[in-house]
This record gives sequence, C-alpha cells and structure tokens, in this order.
Amino acid sequence: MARSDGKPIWLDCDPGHDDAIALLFALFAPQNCTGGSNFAAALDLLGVSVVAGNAPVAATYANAARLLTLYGAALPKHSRDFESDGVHLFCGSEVPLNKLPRSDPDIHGEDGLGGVTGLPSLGSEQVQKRVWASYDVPQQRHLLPRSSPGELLVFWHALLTHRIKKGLPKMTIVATGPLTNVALLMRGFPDLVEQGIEEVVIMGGAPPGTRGNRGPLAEFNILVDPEAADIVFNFDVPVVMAGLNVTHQAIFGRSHLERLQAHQCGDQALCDTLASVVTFFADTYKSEFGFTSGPPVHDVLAVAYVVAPELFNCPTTGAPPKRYQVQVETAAHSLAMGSTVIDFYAKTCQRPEEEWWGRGGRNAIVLEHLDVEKLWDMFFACLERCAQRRKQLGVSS
Ligand SMILES: [Ca+2]
Repeated sequence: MARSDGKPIWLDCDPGHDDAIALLFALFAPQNCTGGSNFAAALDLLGVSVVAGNAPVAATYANAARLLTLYGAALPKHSRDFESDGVHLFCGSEVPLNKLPRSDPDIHGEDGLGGVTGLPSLGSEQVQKRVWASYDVPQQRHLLPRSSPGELLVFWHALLTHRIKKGLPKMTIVATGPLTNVALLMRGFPDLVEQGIEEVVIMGGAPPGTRGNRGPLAEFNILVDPEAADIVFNFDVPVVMAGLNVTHQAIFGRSHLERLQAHQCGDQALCDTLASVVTFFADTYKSEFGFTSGPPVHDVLAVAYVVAPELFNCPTTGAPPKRYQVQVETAAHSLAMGSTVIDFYAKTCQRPEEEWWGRGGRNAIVLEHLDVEKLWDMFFACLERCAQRRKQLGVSS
C-alpha cells in the first residue's frame, strides 16, 4: 500500500515495556482519538531504530522485531523501499558515545521485555522476515544482524536525501531511549538534519525539582549517554522534552488495566500481551520506586505529543508548553551526571529564540502538563485500530 498522509515520523527506541506501548501509538494513533468514527492515521511511521538502553542492543532489536510483528506492521519491500507503507527496522549503536554501557534489568528484566507473554518468537518465519527486511545481505545462520550504527546512518542518509529531493514533508524523530543514534546522525549529516528534520521529541530528563530515577538528579535515558544528549539538545533544530516531571503523571491505573483485560476490542491475544506488559512494569515500579497506583508509561508521551500537542497545554490557562534553555551535565565524576539543567528565567540565553534552537539559546520545549485521560483514550483508540489490522491479516485470536 502507499504511505498514509499522516505526519512522517521515525521512532528510535530501546524496548522496553513503555517503548512497546509507544510503538503501538506510533503505528496506530488516529487523528481524532475521542471522535469514535475518525480512524485516519495521525502518523506515518517510516521506520524504527533501536539503541542499547533498557537492555543490550541485540535484545532491544529482537524486541522491536517481535513487537512490529505482533502489531501487524507492514514490511518494506526491500532495503531502499521509501514508497510503500512498510516500516523499516535497523539496529543502531550498542554502546554510548563516551560512557560504559548500562542497562536496566531491575525495571525491564534481563531481555528488556521481562514478564511479557504472547510475543511471536525471534526464530519464527514472520519475525525473521522483519529482522532482515531492511538489510541487503542477511547473515546466514544468525538470527540477528550484528550491531552496526553505520547501516542505520547510511539508510537515514538515503531516506532524508530522497525526501528532500522529492519535496516531501520534514520527518520528526521521536526518541524514547538513550540519544546515541540521534547524536550520530547529527554529527554525521548535519545538513540533512537541518533540511530534513522537523523536530526531535524525546522522552528523557528530569527538570530541577524532580528526582532522578537512575542517578540522584538523572533520568535513565540521559544518564546512559549524556554526551549524546548534549549534542541533541544543542543542535539547531527544535527539541521537545518529555521528562519525568510530566511522564510520572501518565499512570496506567487499575481501571485502565481492567478495561484492557475486558478485551473490548475483540482481540484477546493482543489485550493479554499488552496487559502482561503493563503488569510487569507495574510490579517493578512498585518494588523499585514505590508506585502503588500503576506504572508511569513514560515513552508514550513523546509520540502523543506529535499526535496531539494540545494534550500538554496548561489546564488552567490553555497556554502551550514553554521553551527554555536545557543543558546536560556530562562530567563522569559528578553526582549530577546526566541531569538536565533548565534555565527557567532565561538568565543565560544569548540569542533570540526566533533565530536559534542551538547552544546558548532557548533550545527545547519542556513539557509540564498532561491530560492523562485523553492520553489513555488515545491508547484504547490505538488498541482498536491495531485489533482491526490484525483481523485483516488473520492473526488475531
Ligand atoms: Ca525507552
């Protein structure tokens, strides 16, 4: 099929329980999540790349391939298919730019999707087709390609060049893992980023006043690769930050879980798998951080912002999120490593915001408010659309 006319996005992620649900949003978010009958796609997901983060990159790659298969995402016809609605998948960096790799088994299990049931197996024919769909030379006898951010960068070069030459709309990057791959793109092809990227929406960071979750002041994604985050925040392209201050509002509570377990979309297998995602995540968030009402599904916010930025307006004034200068602490010896320092009163901004999104200016929009119930309305609309897709493919229960 031809591509949809939704907003073109690329998802760079490290699945991950909340990445799994972010991917559902990226594939199926409708333009109108509460209107019932309007099922036009809000987004056109061009591809997915993975990075080392919640788990080593081999695991996040396998998880992304299994999730794309579960959701019934279309396969690209070949490695340079830019025209059909296929969703490309690439394996990005296995290490941060300048820090030792670290993963997060206490929250996500050893393989990144601990406790999740009902996913198609890595060795199955459908998942293997997905694993190799965007690689020209399958490596015989291996279930996964070797990690090579070079393959991803070469593909991004071809994709962005194609889109710029054809005059297609700029692509938004949604990043829900450490920012290694996105930083490599910015360092490798700055001109293509300037011409071909609309904005970069990240889940990451913890504004001053918010506790970190994996450092005293640091959120996990930024902590894993602070140098990459420093590059991304200070590139002259709009950056939107969904940090812990706002993602901790996105609690998938008991009533939402019960609604999911009621199988209203008619696809019991899909609902049960997603319920296992949420339940494991709820358990680890309870034991690790004392969240008793449900897990904060951080990563969905970055995708939801692209779909419906009005969900993040101030509930009392209706004002949109504000833009500030954000800088990242990269010093390895500092207790504050990976913290995101925000200049709320613009005391250090040296350049007017209308001309500059880079270093020294107001370089990021910082999300602070969230309409939680509309977010979960969107989740159930995505679920319904995914169930319809799986029914068309004949894979639902
Ligand atoms: Ca993630």
